[in-house]
Amino acid sequence: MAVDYTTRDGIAVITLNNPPVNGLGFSTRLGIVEGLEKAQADASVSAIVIIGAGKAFSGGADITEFNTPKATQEPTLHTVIKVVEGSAKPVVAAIHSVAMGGGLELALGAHYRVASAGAQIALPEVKLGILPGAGGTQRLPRAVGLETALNMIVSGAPVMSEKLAGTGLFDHMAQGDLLDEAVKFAQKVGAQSGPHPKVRDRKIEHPNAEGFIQFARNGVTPLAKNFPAPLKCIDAVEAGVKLGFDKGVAVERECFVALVQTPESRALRHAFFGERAASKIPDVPSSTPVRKIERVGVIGAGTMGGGIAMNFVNAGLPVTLLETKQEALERGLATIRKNYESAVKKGRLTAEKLEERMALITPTLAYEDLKEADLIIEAVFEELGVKEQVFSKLDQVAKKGAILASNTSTLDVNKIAAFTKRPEDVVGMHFFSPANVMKLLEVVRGAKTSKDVLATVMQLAKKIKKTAVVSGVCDGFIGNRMIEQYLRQALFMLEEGALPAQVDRAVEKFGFAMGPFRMSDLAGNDIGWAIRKRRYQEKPDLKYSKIADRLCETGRFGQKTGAGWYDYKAGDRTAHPSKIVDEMIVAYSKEQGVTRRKISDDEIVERLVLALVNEGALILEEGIASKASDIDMVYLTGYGFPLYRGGPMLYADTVGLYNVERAMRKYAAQTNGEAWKPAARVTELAAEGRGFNS
Ligand code: T1G
Repeated sequence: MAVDYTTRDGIAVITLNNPPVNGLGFSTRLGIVEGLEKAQADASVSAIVIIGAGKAFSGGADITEFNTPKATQEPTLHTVIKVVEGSAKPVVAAIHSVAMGGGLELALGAHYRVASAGAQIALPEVKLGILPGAGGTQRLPRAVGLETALNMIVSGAPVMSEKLAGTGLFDHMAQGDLLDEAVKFAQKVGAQSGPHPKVRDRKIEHPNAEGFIQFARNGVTPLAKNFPAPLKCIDAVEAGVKLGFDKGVAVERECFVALVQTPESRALRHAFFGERAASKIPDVPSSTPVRKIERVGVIGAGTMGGGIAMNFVNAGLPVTLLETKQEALERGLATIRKNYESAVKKGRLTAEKLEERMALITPTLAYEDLKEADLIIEAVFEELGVKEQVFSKLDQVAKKGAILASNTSTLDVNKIAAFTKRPEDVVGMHFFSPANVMKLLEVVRGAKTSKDVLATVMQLAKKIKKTAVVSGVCDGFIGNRMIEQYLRQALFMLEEGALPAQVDRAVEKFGFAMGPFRMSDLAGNDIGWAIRKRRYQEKPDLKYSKIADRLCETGRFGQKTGAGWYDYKAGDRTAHPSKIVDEMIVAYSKEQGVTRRKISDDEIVERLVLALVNEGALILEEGIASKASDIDMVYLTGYGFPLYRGGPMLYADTVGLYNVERAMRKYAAQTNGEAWKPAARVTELAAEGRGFNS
């Protein structure tokens, strides 16, 4: 049963017991109402305590029930709260660890609240593209005041319970055992005659509520671009201030129903689930034992190696940082220190914390010093020969059971594993630059990578606050393999009639953080050039526009050479459209005998995004990614895909795969159409009227 009922010294104790976080699913909601009815009928009971078992009071509505009939099956959360609030005997909510969303709304329906310190108190619904839907926008302002409540509701950010101790939210802060103190408190109020206080009857005190709400609206509007929920939160709170509790609840309900249908909310919920689903590997049970990781080795103190090392140091793990030359080692350490110093300057780190972290790094030139490491990650030059030297050396030096990881972004992890006698301990850990900032970590599973190595790395990824996605072995894994087709279309469109600034503007308007040409100038056009040269060897019949090669032949590698697709002024990253490049592109089309045509922004966006979708479908077919939401998480956390669209695969579902396939067929009939053969998975799903994520 999702709820336990006991009585203790004349107090009924209703314990929420729906692991992992006491989500308020149907059986939990039913159990609460039944418990309350039992308590009312028991003359020996004078008051009721509601408390959560395990790691939370309650994490809110049971998100696993979202979009299922159970989510709205009576008793709904509204009904539960009404029964709580309407109880003749006082109800005391006893809060520890987490009281979020519907969990906090339930507590607000109680007559009293007792809390331990260290509990996360939040109404995070806005992060799911909705808003508190069970009276939270009306009761929280009456409990903690308008300003604190509005900040909590619009940001969705948790506040620690002790920070709210002085407000009207808590009637008692437990110093010892929460249940003991809640029962004692309940006995006290149970002995008092009613009626017992209801949060809904309180006034919202504010010297200038209207002015503050307008101020909040002005502040939120620019930040909430593309996200409708934050402003709706303000609307609901404002309704409560202006029209009173009941009308406020009605407006909250209207806003909730409107928001839960929006594509933005679907995208945010998809990202929430996708983040958690990514850590689940279909054939690796969650009970798989993990290896202890207490010491990490990083080989290479360059940009990637230094950034990688910082991730582990930030999580409190000591890192031995190996380089081949002293000056490279010192340069790497200096860069790490500089990164931390800028965090200190921004107030994100204290000076002593900086020193603590630097002290966790042991620089060395000797492989011997890696022999105690539980995990060793190499971030050396991207060349198979160099990897071979590193891994055959590691095979001799690393202790038994050490995990040997490569940060390679393009090389075959199976080949790298074969440089050792322990391929089962070898895995790819592909960080994205800057490695200490970007959330995405592609965990590349070799044919022989063992399950406990995967389970260990996925758990470690959480510890270093990365979104880890498992990829099979293929050229470019998930992200870069898809981006190659995206860039290929971008180049075709230059040849056919577009210019770099138009392509970038169109796709940035769609929501990408950065268009393909600004991105390429930032990363370095020579990187793509090297990949294309390899591609021309491996797949000579794969058509590419050579326009980017022309650009590179002139040395225009991007920001690092002061000129790329765009012109740059010294010391300034602003991309200025380049007359030289535009003329070169027009001349190139002429040379190819292509009559340039006007390409619409819609076509630009469609071809770039559907290029990602089609390659993503092939990646699913080949089992390189196990689920579409993994591909979406790669693009949301590693490639600047707009969060409010949920990732390329969810976006395709929103457009409808029937329409996606029709668009692909349209482009297949155009110039450069051979790139547009729809993946079988697209055709299959479209025919069944399904989506990638359904
Ligand atoms: N319902 C069901 N399961 C949940 C859940 C929830 N609300 N929240 C988390 N889980 C699962 C999660 O999927 C994972 O499962 C496990 O718990 C541990 O989560 C009417 C409509 C609560 C702070 O948005 O912020 O109430 O992977 O890894 O780091 O107004 O989870 O183990 O199988 O994140 O300790 C509002 C979202 C819902 C809270 C715990 N509530 N959750 O963090 O563990 S909408 C939220 C969190 C709502 C009402 C509206 C965090 C956490 P698995 P975890 P954690």
